[in-house]
Amino acid sequence: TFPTFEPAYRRVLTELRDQPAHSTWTRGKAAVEITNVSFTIADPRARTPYIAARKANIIFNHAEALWYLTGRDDLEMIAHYAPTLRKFSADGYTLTGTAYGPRLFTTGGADGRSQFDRVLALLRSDADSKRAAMIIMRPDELVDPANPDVACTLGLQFMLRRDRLHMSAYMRGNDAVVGMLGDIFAFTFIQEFAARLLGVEVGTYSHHVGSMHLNMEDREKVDAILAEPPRPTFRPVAMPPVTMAILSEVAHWEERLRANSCAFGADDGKGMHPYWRQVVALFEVHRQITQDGSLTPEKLDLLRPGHRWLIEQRWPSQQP
Ligand code: 5HM
Repeated sequence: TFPTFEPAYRRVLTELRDQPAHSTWTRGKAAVEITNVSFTIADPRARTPYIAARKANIIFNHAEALWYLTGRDDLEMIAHYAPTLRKFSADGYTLTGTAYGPRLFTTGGADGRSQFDRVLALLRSDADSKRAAMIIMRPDELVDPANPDVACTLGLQFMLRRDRLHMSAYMRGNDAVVGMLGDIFAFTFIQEFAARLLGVEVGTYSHHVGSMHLNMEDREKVDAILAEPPRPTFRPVAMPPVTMAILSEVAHWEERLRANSCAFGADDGKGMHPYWRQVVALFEVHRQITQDGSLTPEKLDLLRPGHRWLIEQRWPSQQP
């Protein structure tokens, strides 16, 4: 068990670099691997490592969480924040395996509900349930051997114990440098969102991975990450109580900012809780970086210090 994600991230990267169990070569990539890796994070809100050399994209992290929670599978939204995802799309418009949103949040099936709706309803009626599991990878994903995008996550499970909502994620494979950072951000965000919907405290987050690996192409980045001493970190901010409606409101802003059809300023979105205004402010910062090419001090002032620090590390030459 680790108090926050950052020491877990450093520990996994250190072990993979210094004591890997296997060397693998599959689908054109050389990697080192440790099998059957599990760890727990005591405070899943502390989901962001503050490591300059990682150059994490905190805007993409929020976009991906929103993309999942709103049940989307389109490249149009997600590739706007991470263009490299285009190469995983078989049809040029959608993602299949990587798009966990439709599998978790799209309503349908015999009862017209999503997996997420069902497990939340279950926990409301049977708090101690062991059945609150949502399945992601599908049996038919290996039918086409050339499928470029097979889900890496097998499933997510909630366990509500003593009014705290714990989550376990089960993954067949996880890229420790890039994939794990995004996956743990998104899964713990979904966990906190679910806890807020249920009106309970956030519990622990546990990550279980069959093949934890480090691709050889990322080795130098890992050396740079591990050479950086841990710094005093920024305190995590708690999500306020939510309804599903807040997602539409944030998504509406995201869509317009992505299209560059409006801007978001200090006087906008006053009806929204500061937590969600902060998320919209990140999308505004992205709009400025991509459309205007540089950031203004007024926009950076909208960001809380941790987010601002991450943006400075990722886009140093776009700073005012
Ligand atoms: O050969 P394979 O299908 O496993 O290649 C996909 C790789 O993408 C995974 O092994 C993993 O390294 C990475 N990945 C990840 O870490 C992919 C996804 C998309 O589902 C993810 N995390 N969420």
